[in-house]
Amino acid sequence: SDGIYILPELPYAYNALEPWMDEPTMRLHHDKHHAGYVRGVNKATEGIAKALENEDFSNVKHLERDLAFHGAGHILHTMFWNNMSPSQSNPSPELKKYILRDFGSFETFKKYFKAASKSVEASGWGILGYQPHADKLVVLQSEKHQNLSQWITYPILVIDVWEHAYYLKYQNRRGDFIDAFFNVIDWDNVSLRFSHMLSAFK
Ligand code: MN3
Repeated sequence: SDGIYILPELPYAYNALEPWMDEPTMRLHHDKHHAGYVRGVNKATEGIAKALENEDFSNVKHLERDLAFHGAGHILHTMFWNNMSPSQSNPSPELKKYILRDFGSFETFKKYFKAASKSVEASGWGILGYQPHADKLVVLQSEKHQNLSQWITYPILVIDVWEHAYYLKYQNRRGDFIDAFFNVIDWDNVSLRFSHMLSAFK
């Protein structure tokens, strides 16, 4: 499809993961469902470009929702396909070390990951993640991936817009608080985070 996000080919044949992942499901999941997310995130991205051009943000809530929903879907599915392979392999010594340290044993990790993934309410994802703040592996449930926005997008600039962040000074004027924030952003810090993430993920 046209746009900056592109549906990746599966890294193996549609039937390569048989019998565990059946070919009809893989075809439907990749060619229809994942393709739908790619179309959606491109459409939202175009909508945002248009809004920027016209400086018209009246539809921003809808655009942001679509950007998060379809963007997260695209990114997670891309990772999901690449997280699977027809050939057997093992965690690297480094990853193994973290799994043993953070979950006790590989078997316990498996039980935990399965239980967490199984009990995600309705649609969602089970996720093993690296938590750099604690240098630790964590297992997470994502009930609605749009609520978690675009996974693997590492934040480089954040603003807390819960009322507790501004109410004493700005009362209900959140916009004034956000204006004020732009006077105190440490762009050196933001730029440093950005360059770290570029070198980490490129
Ligand atoms: Mn899916």
